[in-house]
Amino acid sequence: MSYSNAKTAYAMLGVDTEHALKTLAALPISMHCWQGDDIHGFESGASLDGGIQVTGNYPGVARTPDELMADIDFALAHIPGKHRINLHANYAIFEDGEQVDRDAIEPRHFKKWVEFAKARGLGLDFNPTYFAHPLASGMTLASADENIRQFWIRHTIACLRISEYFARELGKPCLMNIWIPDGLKDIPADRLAPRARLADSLDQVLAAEYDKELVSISLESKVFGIGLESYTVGSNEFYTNYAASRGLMSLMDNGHYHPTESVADKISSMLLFSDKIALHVTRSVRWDSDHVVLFDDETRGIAAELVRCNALDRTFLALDFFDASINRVAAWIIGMRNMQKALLYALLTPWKDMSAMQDAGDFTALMVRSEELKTMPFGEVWNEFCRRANIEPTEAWFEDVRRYEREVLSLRK
Ligand code: RNT
Ligand code: ZN
Repeated sequence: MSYSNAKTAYAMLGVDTEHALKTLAALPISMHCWQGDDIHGFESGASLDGGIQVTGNYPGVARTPDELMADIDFALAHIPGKHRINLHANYAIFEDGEQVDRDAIEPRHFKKWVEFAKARGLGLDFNPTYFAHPLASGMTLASADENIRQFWIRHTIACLRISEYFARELGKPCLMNIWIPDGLKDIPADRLAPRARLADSLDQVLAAEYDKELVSISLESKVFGIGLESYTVGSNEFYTNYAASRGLMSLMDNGHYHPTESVADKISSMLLFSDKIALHVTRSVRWDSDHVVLFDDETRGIAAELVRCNALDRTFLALDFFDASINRVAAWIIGMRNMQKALLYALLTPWKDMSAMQDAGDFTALMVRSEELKTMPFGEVWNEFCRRANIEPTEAWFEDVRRYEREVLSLRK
């Protein structure tokens, strides 16, 4: 079947494939730099902690800014559309032997990233880094040690300045997302005080002021981390309330809830009470394992919600996974393309008609239509989307990755 046949088939269900293709082409996704190097970053020293873990030892990990940028370039050349790159503060690039602690990083330490993004027309998003650091062995923004807490407040404010710099230089707003690992392995004696300190720390950060046209702040909650099983200071309730009361955004990571909770279900509630929402799309297998995003029910469910709530332009959409057990560049390409496939699948669904069936109580018709859609020629529309962006639609892209692995990645010893 050709694209034009697929177009006709969808039109018979009331779906405009051209509109879907145009909408998807205009939609940037923030691609996380940390899939390329197992969240190492470019500081010397501390190994990964904070209750998150990368597993696997696939050869070819990026070790330098140049290698990471080359790998990002390679990945983007196999992903249709114009996107954004999501950086972490530990990806500062120090030159001439300079080493600066996290509370003293400046925009100039990210100049190379700005040049990289500018040359490619990409936007940049940012994350302060509250893990893999000697002062992050206990709590950070919720620390009972005032010196440690102030260190992380200074870090967060430094990151605000860097986020403003990104937005100003690139002419595209920057999302700065705050996730802290603060929590406890065993039963707390006091759940309140750390949360009160976190609220106070964030208030101190906000008192430093920032240009709200340039930077949006989101707060990412979590249910638990490895070694932090009993208590998470930045819980869902904490951030949902804090964000609402301060005019900030909540960020939902679908690996950060109890396994039967659905982020897709949460989206509409958040949209009714916030102008904008932010998401980390990931795949959690039994825990917040951050497996590569697939074209699966969960991802399709999230995409469906964004489309039928008409919320694509109210959502900061980012991916968050880190798998070191497979080719890391392929992991990026697979995850990004799957997110786009899920969005396209949602855009090719006649939601108006289906909502009308729900309102009319005609659940039989709704089931018939939902099932019919599953065998529609979706692949033809996806192929057309890629062709129009001059990107290989089929798995033939993987041949290129194999070659890159032979010629570039395998030489990294
Ligand atoms: C951790 C959070 C957070 C991190 C990144 C590296 O559980 O999901 O978003 O994955 O900041
Ligand atoms: Zn996340």
